[in-house]
Amino acid sequence: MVSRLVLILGDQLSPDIAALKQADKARDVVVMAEVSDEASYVQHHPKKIALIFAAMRKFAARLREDGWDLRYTELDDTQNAGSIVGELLRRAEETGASEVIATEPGEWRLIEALNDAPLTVTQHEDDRFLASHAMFEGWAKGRKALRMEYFYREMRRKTGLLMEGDQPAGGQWNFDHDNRKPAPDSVTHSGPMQFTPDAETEAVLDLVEARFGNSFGVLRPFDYAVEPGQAKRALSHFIKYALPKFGDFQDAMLDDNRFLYHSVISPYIHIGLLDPLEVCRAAEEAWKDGDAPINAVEGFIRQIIGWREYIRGIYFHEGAEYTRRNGLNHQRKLPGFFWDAETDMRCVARTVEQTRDEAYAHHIQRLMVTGNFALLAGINPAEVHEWYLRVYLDAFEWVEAPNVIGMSQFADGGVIASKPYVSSGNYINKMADYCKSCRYKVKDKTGEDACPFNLLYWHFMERHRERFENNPRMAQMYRTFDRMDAERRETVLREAEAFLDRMSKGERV
Ligand code: DLZ
Ligand code: SF4
Repeated sequence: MVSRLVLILGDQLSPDIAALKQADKARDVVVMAEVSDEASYVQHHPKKIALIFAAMRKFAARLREDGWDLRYTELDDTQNAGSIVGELLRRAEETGASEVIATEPGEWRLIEALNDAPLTVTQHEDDRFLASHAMFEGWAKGRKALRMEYFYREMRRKTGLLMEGDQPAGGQWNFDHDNRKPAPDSVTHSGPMQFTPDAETEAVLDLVEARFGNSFGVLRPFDYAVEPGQAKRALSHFIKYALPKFGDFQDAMLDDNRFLYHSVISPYIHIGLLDPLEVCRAAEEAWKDGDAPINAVEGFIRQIIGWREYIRGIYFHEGAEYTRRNGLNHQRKLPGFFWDAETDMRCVARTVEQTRDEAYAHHIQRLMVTGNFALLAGINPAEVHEWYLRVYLDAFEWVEAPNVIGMSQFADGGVIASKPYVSSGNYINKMADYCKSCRYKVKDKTGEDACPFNLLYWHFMERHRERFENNPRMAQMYRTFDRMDAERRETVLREAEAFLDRMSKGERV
């Protein structure tokens, strides 16, 4: 019988991935390839490329041990065709196969490339997600608004996680109001578990350094997990040492502590090193054993079975043009300090520096510092989207685009968020200690030293008055602005405008 090709992509490294379940070990050939197209359709952070290539090589070794006929192409192989479809064609010729079994990729670009390939490609749904396309569509059908909270309750019922019969454990679905404590003075957790690269991972690091060393981001030290055993240890470490306090401080930010109580396991879940349901069950166990409080465990589980699944549902529901939306018509260019951290805004500089070094920043740094700034300053959402897709270890389009285009930049016209996530410096000052060492003064609303977030907040509101004035959740802010005396209002807007001009000219701000 003629063999078929079984495609495994760099974020499909799960032993029970759909394509493998459909395949026949006795006759089919597994294809994996490090290709320049995937590594350069955006200029990813070198740590992200290293994670994916190192994990791909480990996964390939495991499949070979399991007896699969596997054809693996390294980036430097002279025969490398440079793209996923190119590699499939090459392997098809080599083996005589004309059929490909694939798992649906997490990006429209690749789904379409596979559809257009001159081969018979069957894309099987990625069932590592708990909500199938059919389930999400069934849930979305006929609803006026697609809000995460209601979707999440369905997922709790479906999985039985934190359920007591048909009631939520602890009497509430959501304990978020307990999860907004400001930054603690000291953090008792030393951060996520780190791993020393072995010889194979070192070889990948050398390759990435040679090929992508000039991209934004620091490659070494590289201490992320690259295979499931390590990722499981990182998860256990988080559950034991950080989960108990994760809830309380999940929105807090500290100038000298990059990870606080965050798990930093999203990249591992997304590429297939950890199974989302197993992760949630482990956290639930900690609560049952009395080792972690309900607000922490519920908040953590909600991120995985709620937010993660919901965001993916939105990506596929909304379609391929989602990433091009620009509902607020923002056109300003992304300022240079998103790359070189050369800004006097301490919160932004620290977030960009940590992004450069770790390919990681936590959700509030992404949402309320860099995301908030980009939205207030009116940066083109397509550029913001590309930045996030490039710089974070866990950024794959299905998860990154709805978070950035929808949640953070409000460019999808309100599909995900009911109002834009904007704030003045006050919120950052409450949740972080950056302001203490900032050249700007967070308490100053106007003048030389005024925090730019304070100026831009009103500039944003005024720019979009027509759109948001009648939004019940924003009307109060318009009343506050309108109560200021006219001269003050004019000063705020003029200074905001001057700030934006200086920024766009490339002057240091
Ligand atoms: C992100 C990425 C990178 C950097 N490189 C590869 C690669 O060389 N080969 C591969 O199969 N996959 C890679 N990936 C992951 C894909 O881009 C990913 O599958 C899509 O973005 C869909 O999520
Ligand atoms: Fe950021 Fe403003 Fe605080 Fe400076 S004063 S750290 S710019 S919020």
